[in-house]
Amino acid sequence: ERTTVVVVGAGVAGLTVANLVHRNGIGCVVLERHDRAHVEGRQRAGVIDHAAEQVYLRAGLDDLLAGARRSGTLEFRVDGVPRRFDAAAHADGRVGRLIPQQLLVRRLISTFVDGGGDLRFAAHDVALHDIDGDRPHVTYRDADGVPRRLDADFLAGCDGFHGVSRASIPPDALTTYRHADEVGWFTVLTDSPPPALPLLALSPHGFAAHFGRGPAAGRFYLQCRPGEDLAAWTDDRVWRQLRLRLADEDLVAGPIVAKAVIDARSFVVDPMAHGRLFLVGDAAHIVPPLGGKGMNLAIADAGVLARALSAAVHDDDPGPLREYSATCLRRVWHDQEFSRWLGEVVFHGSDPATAGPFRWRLARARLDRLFTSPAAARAFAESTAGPT
Ligand code: RFL
Repeated sequence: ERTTVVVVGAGVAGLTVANLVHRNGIGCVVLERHDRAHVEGRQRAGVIDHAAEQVYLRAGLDDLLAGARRSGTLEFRVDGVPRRFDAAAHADGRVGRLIPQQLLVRRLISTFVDGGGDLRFAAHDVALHDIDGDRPHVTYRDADGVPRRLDADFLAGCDGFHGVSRASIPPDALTTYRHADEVGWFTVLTDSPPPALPLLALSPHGFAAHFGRGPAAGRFYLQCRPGEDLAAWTDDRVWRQLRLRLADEDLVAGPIVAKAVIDARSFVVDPMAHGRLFLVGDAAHIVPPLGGKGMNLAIADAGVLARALSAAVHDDDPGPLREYSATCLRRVWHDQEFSRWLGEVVFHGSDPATAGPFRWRLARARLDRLFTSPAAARAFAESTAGPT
């Protein structure tokens, strides 16, 4: 079997590439390891930034974001005192929109499939071959266990951090950058009312954040020790700690539907391509979640790749594909810096015991500058919106 582009992985990255190239009249097959219900049920991110929104609007995919509210203000609660940051005012109205990742994924899948796209779930043992040559191919076992082979001109590796795509590149062809956080992250997903505004709370009891995930659900983050044992966090302890850290006695509790200690690593590979394989999204980079950039970088990469594939296929111009990695990495490093900056502000500014009194004061000064310097406010708001 033969197609133009094989996309490995049906997360936000792979589904965005697939929708964009399919609408552009380029043949494409998506291979996803899990079944549809699993992929559609994964709850992770909740905000798409302005730059990501533009990727969909430019492609005429407005319906993907139907009903998604704009999100232009966020609250930093410092020792119980609210400070509202008006991102919209500092970024010429360029703000993001609230949409749970699994809702976006669901809509990307139905848009692609209803439009005649070829998406194969439960594709096992995906392996990439001849990525260095002109005729790469992919082998896998289909949902019935039958071995299959797909020949292609280009491969899009959109299979996340643990996928096979990056692992198919000879290690000496990649430079890998890693950085580990000195604090741990604990996150819970709840069926409880979302906050009025996305909320980041600095508190002497440790950092906590609360973000909405649709009309009746929320995601909380709590700072914890690295390698924290989940067993120690009963539901009761979670709600007590949240009330304390958010300085909100009246915080409405609800069922906790998921709890996880997350590995807040920073990770980048350079280049994000090898031969005819192009890495997209988490397959190429991981940013700490607090900056809200993981999903948005995946969409940004996908937009760059789709444009470059169109130039290669329709205009016989390989230039944009050659530039793919450099174009994406510029934004990736910007967002690494932004995510780390924000992480340091909220963690160090919460926890003098871990950060030490000097870094604690620095973090508080950094945050204060957002409210005293219009230039600093603009720089922050531009990062939250994403590049124009
Ligand atoms: P995904 O979403 O992991 O999708 C990869 C897909 O590839 C499939 N796959 C394979 N398919 C075939 N063969 C194989 N060998 C395969 N191996 C894997 C997988 O089943 C899956 O369907 O990566 P993608 O598309 O690059 O998207 C990246 C985003 O999902 C990720 O960056 C964000 O979710 C990160 N993230 C957040 N990002 C934000 O922008 N804002 C947030 O608020 C936010 N919160 C979060 C997050 C990530 C979290 N996790 C994963 C720790 C909160 C959490 C809890």
